[in-house]
Amino acid sequence: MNRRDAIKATALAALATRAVAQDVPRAPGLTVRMAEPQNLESAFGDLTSVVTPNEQFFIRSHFAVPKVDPKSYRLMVEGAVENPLELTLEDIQAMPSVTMPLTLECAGNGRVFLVPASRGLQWQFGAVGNAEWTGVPLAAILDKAKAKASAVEVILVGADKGIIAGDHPTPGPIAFDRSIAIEKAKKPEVILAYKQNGEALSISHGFPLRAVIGGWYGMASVKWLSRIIVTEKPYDSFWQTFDYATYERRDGGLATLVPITAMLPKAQIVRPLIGEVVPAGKAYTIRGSAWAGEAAVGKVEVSLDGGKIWIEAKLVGEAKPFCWQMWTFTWDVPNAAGPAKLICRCTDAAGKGQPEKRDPDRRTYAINHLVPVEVTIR
Ligand SMILES: Nc1nc2c(c(=O)[nH]1)N[C@H]1C(S)=C(S)[C@@H](COP(=O)(O)O)O[C@H]1N2
Ligand SMILES: [Mo]
Repeated sequence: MNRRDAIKATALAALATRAVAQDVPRAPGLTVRMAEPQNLESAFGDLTSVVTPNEQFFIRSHFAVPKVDPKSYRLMVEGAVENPLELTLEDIQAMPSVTMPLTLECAGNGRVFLVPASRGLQWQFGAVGNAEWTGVPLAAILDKAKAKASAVEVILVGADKGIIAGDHPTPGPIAFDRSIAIEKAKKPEVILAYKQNGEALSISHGFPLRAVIGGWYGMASVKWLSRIIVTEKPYDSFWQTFDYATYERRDGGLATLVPITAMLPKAQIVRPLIGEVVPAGKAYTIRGSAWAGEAAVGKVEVSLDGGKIWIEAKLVGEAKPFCWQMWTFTWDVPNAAGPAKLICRCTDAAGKGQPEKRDPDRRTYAINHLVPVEVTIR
């Protein structure tokens, strides 16, 4: 192949990948944070129901979408198990299914608000979504495989692969993978899903099968799931250490990187948008959503004076763990033109709230400090 042919071949390959990735017509509101691999932010301000429509759901992919043929697809279950499995899609779909609403937030959601600016995708409010996921509990698969009592973690491996460049490039292509503690793996909110909001999973969201780890940040919900490895020691791959880990412990002054797990409590304002013009002297209904990882939302409060006075918002519907809750707040907008600052915060059912300031030990992940929405009254 000469140089020109090589360039042409690369361009064609890129086009082919793109054609695969764009399997679902996307809503016009999605913001492209990266074109390839596909990283699209949902228009959080367009949210009108507790479920995020599939074509509005954010997409976070580290590598090009892998081609998975549903006919030859096999899910391998191996490692510390007495009965290794090789399951077809039909085998999995023949098992008793569950459907549950689970919220997924990317650990980098809100990164654009970090000061000083940091590397990584500059998500605003829209790297979060809520869907009704249908699939089989991971616990049922682990039972079938007879996971050993010595098991400590379950590694979930995606079919996608690539090289992460940068200061410390990975040793060749690596798969996207992530482990979860065996105790979590056996919980009912951990499922292997093949449907999202009643529709077959789309290619971008992990067709034909993905994990959904209810209550945890998105990185654990491995898409295009190809292998499950039960292990007897903690896994420390690239995705557990370089990426998606925070300095959680400072034992005797030593900082230890710990893989991120549960989502921290967070409330976000759906409307008004940052910079929106709000009519003076009228009531405005502030709308938002709030979630608290493995806990249910306890309360949401709003401050109109920069954080001095907090007033409770009205929660809509039932508070459930693993699932966000919508809220509203009636704001009597002053009859005077000028800027206004709206701040919201969530406290979970156990009383855990949001920090006012950013903790740098969290690197560029798990961003839940208070972020004001500045609007203009006119
Ligand atoms: N195989 C695979 N699974 C993956 C990823 C990935 O790049 N590859 N990204 C993870 C991250 S960081 C997030 S936030 C969620 C996003 O899921 P979504 O694209 O369906 O919104 O998928 C997770 N699962
Ligand atoms: Mo993520």
